[in-house]
Amino acid sequence: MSFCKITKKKLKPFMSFGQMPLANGFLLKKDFNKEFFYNLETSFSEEISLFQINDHPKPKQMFNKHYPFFTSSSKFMIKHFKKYSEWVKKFLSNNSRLIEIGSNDGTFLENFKKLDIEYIGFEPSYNVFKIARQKKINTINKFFSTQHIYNLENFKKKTDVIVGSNVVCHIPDLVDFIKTVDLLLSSNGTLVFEEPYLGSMYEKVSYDQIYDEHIFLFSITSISKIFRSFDFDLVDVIPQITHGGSMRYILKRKKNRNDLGKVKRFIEKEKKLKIDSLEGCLQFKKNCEMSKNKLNETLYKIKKSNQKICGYGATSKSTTILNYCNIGPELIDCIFDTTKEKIGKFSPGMHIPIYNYKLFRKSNYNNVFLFAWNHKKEIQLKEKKLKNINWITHLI
Ligand code: DWN
Repeated sequence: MSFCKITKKKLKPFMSFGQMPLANGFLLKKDFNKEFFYNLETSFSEEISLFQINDHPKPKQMFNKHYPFFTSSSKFMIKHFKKYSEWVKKFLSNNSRLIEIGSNDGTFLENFKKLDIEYIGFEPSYNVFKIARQKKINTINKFFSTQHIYNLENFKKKTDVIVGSNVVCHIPDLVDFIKTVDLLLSSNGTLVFEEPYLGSMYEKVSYDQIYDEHIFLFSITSISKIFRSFDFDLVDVIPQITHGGSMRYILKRKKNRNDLGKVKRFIEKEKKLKIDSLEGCLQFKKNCEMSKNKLNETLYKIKKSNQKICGYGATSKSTTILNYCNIGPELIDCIFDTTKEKIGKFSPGMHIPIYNYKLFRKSNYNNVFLFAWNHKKEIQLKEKKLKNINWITHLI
């Protein structure tokens, strides 16, 4: 039995992905026997339509001083954040204040450096924070919470925009998160965040979006219900293609109520598609099992014909696929990646070696599991000289 992280009411898990290591816990051979595991189970609160994981490691354990994900690892994402920053500027004027939550290596905030505004980023992982500081981007090495804003007098009730990307779903104490927003946001301020979208996960059966860092998979219905009870209105939503299907949520304090017609239409659509109810979860569970069987069949068939398979993109998401489907080095020889913090290490749990992506071109793999399927265009363009590649994914 577990409890909803918002309503605190009892929830019954509807699915287990089994024992899981840290999604970003890439490790050396000497550390295999100390590896941490937890039970990755999912529940759904029908009251607030919230898809959530139950047990998970503590945030400090995940966002540690060796955190190996950097937003700037994708050229496409750098462009996305530039465009996103242009869009955010419509909420700003001279001397405005802006806060980014989970600002990572400063890829988004970099676009505001030269403007006449006061801005600050919150980034809890020390090694990632250091990169942003080297780029002279104002960043605090702390989690965004009520505890860590005591010296931000200039921003309290005066912040025009609070923005986040792929971060709100990482915050287990959402109630504290909303309180922190309330303490900082001006009366007409805007809260904007983009997160992987539950509807896209259902559609693609991209269950690899579920891992320790992703405590919640949000829908429009859930965001609307959660924030409404804290006097915020979801005033707009804008679908995004990033990370395999995301949603941008735009919220305001209740008294600034706008025309909510568009949001209402999206909520109706979610109802029709059963994204707002347990029924959708149960169908998703069946689809995950189907995807797991199909994937194992595909990989074993290739191996039986004496062909080799490698992986491309040692994503956090790959940890769920590999451990849930029990795929190890007997099936996938290695995973190629650009991240120096991952290269030379092994994948969490299943211990597949991670190699420098430059070696991929020199290797002769025809069967490539594209774990970074959300960067398909960018990767296939980069590797376009290689012909006849059978790109494999677990997606249905
Ligand atoms: O929410 C999160 C998202 C935004 O980023 C975090 N919880 C952690 C992380 O998730 P991820 O690791 O699944 O993100 P990506 O962006 O799908 O990871 C891409 C991986 O692929 C990185 O390890 C870098 C690698 N890569 C590569 O080897 N060649 C990426 C690109 C674009 C490439 O060309």
